[in-house]
Amino acid sequence: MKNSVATKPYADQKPGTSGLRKKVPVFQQENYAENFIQSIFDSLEGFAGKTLVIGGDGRYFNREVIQIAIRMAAANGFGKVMVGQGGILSTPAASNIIRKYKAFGGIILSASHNPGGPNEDFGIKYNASNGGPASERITDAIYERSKAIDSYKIAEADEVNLDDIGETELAGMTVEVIDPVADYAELMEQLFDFAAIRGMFGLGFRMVFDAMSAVTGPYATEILENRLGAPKGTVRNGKPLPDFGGHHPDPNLVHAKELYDLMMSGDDAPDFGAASDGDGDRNLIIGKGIFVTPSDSLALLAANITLAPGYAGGITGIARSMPTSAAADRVAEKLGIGMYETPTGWKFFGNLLDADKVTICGEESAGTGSNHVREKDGLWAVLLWLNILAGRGESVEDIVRKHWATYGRNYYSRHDYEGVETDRANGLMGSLRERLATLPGTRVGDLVVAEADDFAYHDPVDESVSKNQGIRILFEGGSRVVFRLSGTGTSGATLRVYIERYEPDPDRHDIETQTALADLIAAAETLADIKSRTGFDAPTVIT
Ligand code: VG1
Ligand code: CO
Repeated sequence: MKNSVATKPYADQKPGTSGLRKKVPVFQQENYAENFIQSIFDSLEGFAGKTLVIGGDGRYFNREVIQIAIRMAAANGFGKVMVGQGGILSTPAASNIIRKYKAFGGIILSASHNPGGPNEDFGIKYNASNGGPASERITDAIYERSKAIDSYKIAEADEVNLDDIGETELAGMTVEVIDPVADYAELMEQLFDFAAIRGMFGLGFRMVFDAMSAVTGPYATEILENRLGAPKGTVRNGKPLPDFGGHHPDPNLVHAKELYDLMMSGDDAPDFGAASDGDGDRNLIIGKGIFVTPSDSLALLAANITLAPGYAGGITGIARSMPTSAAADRVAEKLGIGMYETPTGWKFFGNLLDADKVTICGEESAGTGSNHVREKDGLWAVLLWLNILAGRGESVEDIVRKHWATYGRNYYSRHDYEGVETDRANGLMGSLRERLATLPGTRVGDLVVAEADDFAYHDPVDESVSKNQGIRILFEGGSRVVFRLSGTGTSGATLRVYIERYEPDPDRHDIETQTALADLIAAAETLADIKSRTGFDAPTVIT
């Protein structure tokens, strides 16, 4: 056993929306990853002899950090580590393993949708015994600890063989290498009507799933092709690569453009297209000729969820992150169930799910999930869509259009400005914040500001308060613009501008999205001086 001295504290910054994310060379500094992991262990109590789950999305540096984490878990007194074969566990699969085997918690290695490789991104986060991301109380404690830490504990031992399933022993601790897919696939079989989906594929239903050379490849191949009978080749880019083939494993219309173009290619296009991100918690849904926004997808899934056997009894409530469109609110209203608006980041859904106040949750950033785990879950959303398509026997487009006709359409778009100088981004937000009280009544073009605030969340379960979660500017008539800074970037700042307009009239449901939102986009520029303050002429990504 070695007590090493921490020469370089890991932290120069608080962990963001989803744990600590940095460039690989930062994580490769001497003692850096070790100090963060020790800060996690030092912030927890009562884990002696208990089980820790470890796994990651397979990106560059995954195996190295897993070896470190296992030896540190042994030295810190855990009784057992469960680790995915090859170091692989998708984020939702890790959440399931923690819950199913009643582990004390888990360490998930991922930078999600950010690119991977020797000079790209890496990340570490801690999940608690409910399977969900650590609460702010714990992440704050980790950060405080990291500022004071001066040593860490690590067992001196040989490398663990991560490639063979089975149990070994390391410095008095059991190490179990598990099949990363089996438990997850079994859970999906319990929730969804696999027979109905299999029947649909049997009748010639055509689907393409783009795993983006990331972690969902093995999961999608096993579930879609092996268990549901989709033809071989349905899963594309199905082999996880440490650099994701040089692409961003981000399932949006920019980085999954090939899939999008295929789905828009006319009558020969497949019936259904889907993709997931680096760590398997996001989903992109595209029907033949129609992209479904994540906000609409949440509403549609909630409205149709009882078609899936695991949810046949109905749902208790819906939660969405604040910037997500209000499409789901209309479904909750019609169903007479609770609707909760939380800050961005999955950790805020945990309490609501644990208290059974909600069954399904979603974010505009392509995240949807339910009480089956405590993370968003990309393949779960894809399978729920398939279950609904099999149950209704209609096309994606028909289902979406009928939904809009019933509830109205929430036109929605997000404009990202990536790599803005941090001071300039803070300046833009600061200036808006200072003017919040003066904005109501302001006329911008044809729009009039009704309300403006900086979103604060009061958790109804533990009564904690999270402030400064994004600036909301609401216009008369219900349209809205939201400004917030990303908490997951690794260089400079990313400004996100979320734009939403509600249109009840079915005759006006065919407008191109950016056109439908043009007056709001112009108002955002006028109110926040985006161009001059960021130095950017246009957003870097529009989704
Ligand atoms: C982004 C998204 C947010 C999501 C987070 C983690 O955060 O906007 O909705 O929860 O990524 O997603 P931010 O702070 O950059 O806006 V991922 O797939 O880590 O797992
Ligand atoms: Co992710």
